Amino acid sequence: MNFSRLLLAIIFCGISTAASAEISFLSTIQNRLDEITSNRPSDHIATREMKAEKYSRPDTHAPAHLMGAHLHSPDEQMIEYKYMNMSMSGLFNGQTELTNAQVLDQFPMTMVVPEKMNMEMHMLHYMKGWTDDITLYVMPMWIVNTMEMTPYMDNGMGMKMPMASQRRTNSGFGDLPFGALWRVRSNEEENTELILNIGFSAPTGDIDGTTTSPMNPMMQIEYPYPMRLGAGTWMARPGITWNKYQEDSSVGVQLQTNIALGKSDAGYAPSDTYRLNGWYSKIFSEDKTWAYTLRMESIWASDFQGVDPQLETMAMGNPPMTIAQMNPAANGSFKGGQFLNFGYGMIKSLKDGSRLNFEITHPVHQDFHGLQMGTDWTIAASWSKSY
Ligand SMILES: [Cu+2]
Repeated sequence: MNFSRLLLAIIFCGISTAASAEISFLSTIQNRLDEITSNRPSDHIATREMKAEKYSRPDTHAPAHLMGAHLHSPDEQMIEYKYMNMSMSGLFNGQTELTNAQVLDQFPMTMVVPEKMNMEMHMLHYMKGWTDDITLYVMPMWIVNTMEMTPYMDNGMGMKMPMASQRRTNSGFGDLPFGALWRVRSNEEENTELILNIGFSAPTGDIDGTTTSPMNPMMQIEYPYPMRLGAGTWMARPGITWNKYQEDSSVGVQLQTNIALGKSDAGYAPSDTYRLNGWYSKIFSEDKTWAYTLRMESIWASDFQGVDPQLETMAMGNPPMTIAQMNPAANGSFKGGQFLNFGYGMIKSLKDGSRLNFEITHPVHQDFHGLQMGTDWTIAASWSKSY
């Protein structure tokens, strides 16, 4: 071994010893700081127990219609099946419900009046804690849309006669929401937290499906907008949630958006929506496993941008009319509005760490841009389990 090598080895040893000394010094300092900031060890255990209790509280999950309002710890995952059903009926112009005769009178090109609609969603929600303050989620869904409508025939004397009602169903995978929930602030003393939702949805739902024309059984036409399975474009879904937990109750406020990032290949972008929610949950059973929830929701939905030429510019028949002129559900200028909903729910924590969550909502105010179907009620029911 020559001298320079020996020297190098000595220097290397010196550096590494100094470095390890530095590290142990730092860790000692860190331990001291931990001791000081955590007060007495018994406090630390008490806080941990409080946290464990909080996670089994039924109300750490928001009412069943909402998501993005809770996190999981890094070693925890959650799987949830959620069912949603939205029931619609009647055509509204602004805030007023119209009879079929009024629709035909005020919108004389109308040949098809949609009367009932049902939107069912089967969702699989998977969440995984990544760090203490970041949880990732993905939520594939299967959609079943059903619409009932009455087509009208001109009797040649300027009178429209109703034909037999018809029913159409469109089902398949919907869009794919995914993202990260980031707890940007939490206050252990006041039991509050602020959660950002950095969310998107991928346009996996089909918007080009076709069905038989209610006017002509020989003709295939594209589904009207509300029957389609997706947005047709990438959506940004940023949201923000604030939670506050008390002894046996909690409150939450959430703003959740759904914003089109472009137009679909079909030439349009659906409504951007902004949902502002406030809710109150109360644990009401002795064993603290039952909670009821009360919720109020405001929704603002924008107009569509652009139109689908298949529905709105391609004219057919004699006189030539577009599908949008014949069927208000296919008219892209009849979209958006302001809505106010009330929700009533129940959450139950089960022994195995799973949860049942149910909520029914109904509108107390609906103000549509143009002719649109009104909502009667929606339900959401879910079973979830953290492990
Ligand atoms: Cu979860």
